[in-house]
Amino acid sequence: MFHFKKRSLIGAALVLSMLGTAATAADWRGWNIHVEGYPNTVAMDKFAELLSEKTNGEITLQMFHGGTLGSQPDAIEQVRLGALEIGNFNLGPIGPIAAEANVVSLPFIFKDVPHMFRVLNGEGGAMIAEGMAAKGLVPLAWYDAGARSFYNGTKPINTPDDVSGMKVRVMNNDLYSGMISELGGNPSPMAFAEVYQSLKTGVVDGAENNWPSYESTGHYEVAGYYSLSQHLIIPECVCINADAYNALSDEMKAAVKEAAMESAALQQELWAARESSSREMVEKAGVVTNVIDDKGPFQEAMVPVYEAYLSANPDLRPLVELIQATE
Ligand code: GTR
Repeated sequence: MFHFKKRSLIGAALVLSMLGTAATAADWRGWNIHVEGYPNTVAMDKFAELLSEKTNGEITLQMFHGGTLGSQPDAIEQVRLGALEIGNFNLGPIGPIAAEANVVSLPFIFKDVPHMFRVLNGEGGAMIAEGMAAKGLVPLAWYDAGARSFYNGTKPINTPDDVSGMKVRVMNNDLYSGMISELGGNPSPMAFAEVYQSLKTGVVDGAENNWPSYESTGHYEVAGYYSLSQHLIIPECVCINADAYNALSDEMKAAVKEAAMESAALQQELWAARESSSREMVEKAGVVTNVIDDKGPFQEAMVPVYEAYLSANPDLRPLVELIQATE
């Protein structure tokens, strides 16, 4: 009898401890827009693997690639609301939500990718991260997305005049629409998944993106002139829903952050290789690339875009100046 009682007590304790585990364990879901084999896809899978390793299985993450859970603006909302916990987001479509993050969408604000990372790893990055966290998105680590350049199906672009009259797809962000308008073109904000068909059927004449996305989406097949304007250098984040993150113990937070940072190191390494291999691949397929000798006229045309941003966010002038003053 005594034995039986003792056993049932042990049994109850076991059940309780299992319940305890169930209450703290988390099964997260994550969004990514890219296809298999893309640097971000590989790195987000690595993040999921590291996450369960570093949290001893307390946190698991199921990644949904290829944008299967919706468009990027929708997924950003889902992570903000907690319907999803994790997303690999481009800061472009985050800009309309968090003004600090929108600073990276000012054309030509970064000199090059290393400059962008110097800013992100300093005070500027902290301000951007804080602005995002206040809107429900905590960036755990930064991914590289290279530089974006214009492409279209009719001619090389060398001057703003060449953009004049062109219908150009942009991501959802008024700064990008302003950018195209200031060059004399017609901006067409559109989801990433719709761009291929729109280029093919002439709904738009051109678009803009980095080498790996230009290649992985097949846009190069339907828009074979790639002009190295490099007008936008936009970072990406491994972002987490703020409530999910804030509910974690310090130890767990550190493990999650570490997993994201390690995945970012892998992403950046894979990115460098993919930028060259994508360029090589599309050029072999017949893409005509041109260097733009003088980017000055493009940069000068962006003055009203900066003015619009600063007049809507006068308190962010120091952030813009900080970035511009960062060596
Ligand atoms: C890619 C980026 C995606 C998405 C896409 C787009 O370079 O990695 O997150 O922003 O561009 O143009 O919509």
